[in-house]
Amino acid sequence: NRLKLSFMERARFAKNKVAERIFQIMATKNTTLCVAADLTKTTDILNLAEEVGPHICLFKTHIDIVEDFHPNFLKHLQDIAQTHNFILFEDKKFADIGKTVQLQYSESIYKISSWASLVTAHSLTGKGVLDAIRESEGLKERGVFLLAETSAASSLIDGNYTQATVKLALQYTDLISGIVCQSPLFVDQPGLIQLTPGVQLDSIGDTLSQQYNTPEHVVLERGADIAVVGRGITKSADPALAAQKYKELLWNAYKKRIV
Ligand code: 5IU
Repeated sequence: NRLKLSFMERARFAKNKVAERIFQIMATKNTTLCVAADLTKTTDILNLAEEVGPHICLFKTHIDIVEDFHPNFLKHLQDIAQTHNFILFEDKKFADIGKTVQLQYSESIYKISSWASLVTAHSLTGKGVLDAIRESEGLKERGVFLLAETSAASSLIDGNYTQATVKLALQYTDLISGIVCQSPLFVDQPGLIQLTPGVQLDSIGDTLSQQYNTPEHVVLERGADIAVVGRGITKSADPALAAQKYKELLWNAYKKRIV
C-alpha cells in the first residue's frame, strides 16, 4: 500500500525516471507542494519561482497563457529550477491524435519537450497520445501525469473512464510518472505518484466550478502524494510565506499518514 510507504522507499519502485527524481526531491526537501503558476507575465512567473522555489517539488505552468513569451524566459526558469532543485511541469493536457500531440509537444514557439520534464495528458484519445510523447524529441528524462479525475464540480468524467485511465497508465509505466486525480485510485502501485489539484485553505471554490479541499484532507482522506496549489499561494500577500505554510501542512499530513 503506497499510502503507508515513505517517498524514499517508493523511489525504488518507480519505473519512470522523473518519478524517481520527484521521490528523491520530496524526501530531501521535505515538500510535496506543487505550485500552479497561473500568471500571464514572464517577470511575475520568474519572481514567483524564486520566491517559492525552496518550498516546492514541482512548478506547474500554462505556457500558453503567457503574454510576453520569449525563449530567454525558459532559460531563466530552468536556471531557477536548477538552483532550487524543483521540476518544471507544463500542464498542457494533451488530448488530440498522436501526430498533433507530437507537434504540440516538440514544435511551436514553446518547444515544450525541450524544457518541461513533466506534462499532463488526457486519456480521451487513448494510447496514441502516450506513444506520441514517448517517441518525440526532447529532454532525455521525461514523464507524463495522466488525468483520471478532475476537481471541477462540472466534470463529465465517470467511474469507467477513470478506471480505464488507470489501466492505460499501467501499460506505460516507463513514461507515466503518476496520475492526476481526487481519490486513492492505485494504492497497490507505490511507484506511481498521485497528484491532486483543488487545494486551498481559505476557500471552498470559485465561480467557475473549481472545488477546494484542505491540505490535510487531500493527503489523509484522498490519497494525494503531491498537492497542487495555485491561487492559495499566488494571490497571497506573501507567496513565499504561504508556500512554506502549505508545504508544512502537507508534509505533516504525509508524516501522519505513513506511521
Ligand atoms: N487543475 C485543477 N483541477 C484539475 C486539473 C487541473 O485545478 O482537476 I486536471 C489545475 C488548474 C490550475 C491549478 O492550473 O490546477 C489549480 O489552480 P487553483 O489552486 O488556483 O485553483
